[in-house]
Amino acid sequence: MFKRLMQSFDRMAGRGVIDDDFYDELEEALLQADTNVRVTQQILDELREAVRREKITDPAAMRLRLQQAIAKRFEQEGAAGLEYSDDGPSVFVFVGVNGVGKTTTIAKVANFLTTKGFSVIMAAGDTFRAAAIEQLEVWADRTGSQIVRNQPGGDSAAVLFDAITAAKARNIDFVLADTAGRQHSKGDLMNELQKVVKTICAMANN
Ligand SMILES: Nc1nc2c(ncn2[C@@H]2O[C@H](COP(=O)(O)OP(=O)(O)O)[C@@H](O)[C@H]2O)c(=O)[nH]1
Ligand SMILES: [Mg+2]
Repeated sequence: MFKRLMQSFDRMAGRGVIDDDFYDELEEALLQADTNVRVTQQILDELREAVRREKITDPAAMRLRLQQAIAKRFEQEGAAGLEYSDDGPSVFVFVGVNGVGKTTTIAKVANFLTTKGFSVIMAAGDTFRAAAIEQLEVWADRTGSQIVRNQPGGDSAAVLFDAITAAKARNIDFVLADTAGRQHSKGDLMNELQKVVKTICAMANN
């Protein structure tokens, strides 16, 4: 995302002037890079302010400003890393729309944890997409993680239940749960997710 945005910026900066067209194009480029509308406006306001204050006239000098404005938004206030439990498994559920990288991120997190000596069970909670379970199996294998799976088309909450039960029985440190991609506007799919979370919460108290 970032690379394409900066490429667009460089193309625009090539014109050599900061004018209304420049800001319009930058706005478009930010929105195309999936920046949300409010954040896009904040970034543009920050840049306009910097340009006024520092009398920047060369678009190339704005490049660093843009990078800083974006980087600032990735800094979380008081980010303390992930919270995890010292007794019993910590459960992380990976949620998002289709193709955002849930399964790949599970592989990366699993790799990070297993190389540090933690034990991991992956829960194949994406029972919807064809080959999702097989994809996760490959990553479990490569990262030295265990996997709990069910039949395709099965119940995600049931997979989570089995995975947490297994993690408790085997003294596993982390459960990384895959889920099927979903839009937040799909009520039935969001309800399914709620059931998954309820299952986890119920098991945390037992
Ligand atoms: N460039 C890039 N591609 C990624 C990244 N994470 C995932 N992908 C790719 O995006 C596609 C979808 O990823 P996947 O993990 O299956 O998404 P999921 O549907 O959310 O589980 C795959 O082709 C991945 O290789 C990333 O960090 N960078
Ligand atoms: Mg996936």
